[in-house]
Order: sequence, then C-alpha cells, then structure tokens
Amino acid sequence: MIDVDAAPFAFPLDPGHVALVVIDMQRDFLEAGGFGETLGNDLTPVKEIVPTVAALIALFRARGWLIVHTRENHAPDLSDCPPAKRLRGKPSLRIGDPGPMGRILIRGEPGADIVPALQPQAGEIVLDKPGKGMFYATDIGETLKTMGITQLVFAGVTTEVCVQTSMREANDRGYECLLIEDATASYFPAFKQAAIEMIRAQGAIVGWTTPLAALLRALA
Ligand code: TIU
Repeated sequence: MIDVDAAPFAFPLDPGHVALVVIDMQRDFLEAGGFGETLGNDLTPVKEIVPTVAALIALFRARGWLIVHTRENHAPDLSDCPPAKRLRGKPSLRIGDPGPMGRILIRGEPGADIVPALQPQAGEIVLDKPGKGMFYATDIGETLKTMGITQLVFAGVTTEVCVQTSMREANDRGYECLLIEDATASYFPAFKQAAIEMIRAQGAIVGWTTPLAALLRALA
C-alpha cells in the first residue's frame, strides 16, 4: 500500500488493484455546439481541466495501470434514452437532434467522441453508458471484478452529475474511490466544491479527494 495524502485522511493506494476512470471527457460536454452548451452552460471550467486529466492519464500509462474512459451516449434509434431524459428542460438541441458535431450524444457521432487531447490508447477500456452512472446498464462491474480491481481513481466531467453518480455507484459496490480534485470540473464551480465536500464528509462516506500533485508526490 502507498499512502496518498488526501482528505479526510490518507488514501491507501493498492498498486496491483487500482484503475483510473475518466468520466465523459467528450466533445459534446467540452466543445461549442455540444450537449453541454445546448443546456445553456459556460464551457470555460470544463475545458480548463484537460491538461491535468492528460497528466493523470500519463501517470497511469507510465505505471501500466488500467484506464477506463467513459462516454455518455445513446443508440442512434434512441432505444436506450428514456423520453424523460430526452424531453427534460428546454435545451436548444435535444439528445438525437442534428448539431454542428453530428447528432447530440449519439454513439459514433463526432460530438460523442472523447476530445482529441485525451484520446484512449490500445489496451484501455472505452465504456459507452446511457446513464449518468458508469455501472447503470453496462458490464463494467463484471469486467473490473475479473481484472481484480478494488480501487477507482476518478477524473472527468461533470463533478456533481456523472462523476458523483459513478462514484456513489462504485462506493455501494465496495470500491474505494479517490477523486482527483483538479482533474474534475463542473459548469458550476460552486457545485464542484460542494460535491467534493459531500464526497469526503463523514469520514469519506463516498470516498477520498486529493489534488493531482499529492498523487504524483506519493508515487514519485
Ligand atoms: N457527463 C455528465 O456529467 N453529463 C451531464 O449531463 N452533465 C451535466 O452537468 N449536464
């Protein structure tokens, strides 16, 4: 075990059983004309974390540790998109509508792909998920179990939506979860801060949080 300085107390990282999960760093959430912007959001905070997420990915690659990249998306016929999700709110474009990067959040369209700076490499898992959480309607639980993974380090967007949902799902399934604070972002900085605090409150009720620098120090 390697102790990583974290809140609310040190995270006991187990090198043989840890994986990185990069949540939904897709063009549809980071680039103009995508789902995030159609919901009325300012993209600045989510774009800012790309270099930090890239450094975190490089760290796991250098160690040869498993990396999972998730993508929130739907089948072209929308059979895995509940009407309640598609019809929610008043976005300028809905899921499945044609936009400047293809159909919004549809599997295989340019907008649903991961941003160029964070493209997955061979041997890494790319997980398409129809929900906010990475375990809902996917086979990742079986895959991680087969690989002996017991700890998940989280990064990606958005902190309080898909990242927090995935961390809560993972926590309930018995994984120890560490969120890298500067490798996650929300369209709402106050929501990011609140999510970080609620994850690590009550003695790490959902998991631990720490900046990338602390993980780098622990692994130096
Ligand atoms: N990936 C993810 O968080 N999906 C969202 O829809 N997030 C929002 O904050 N809208």
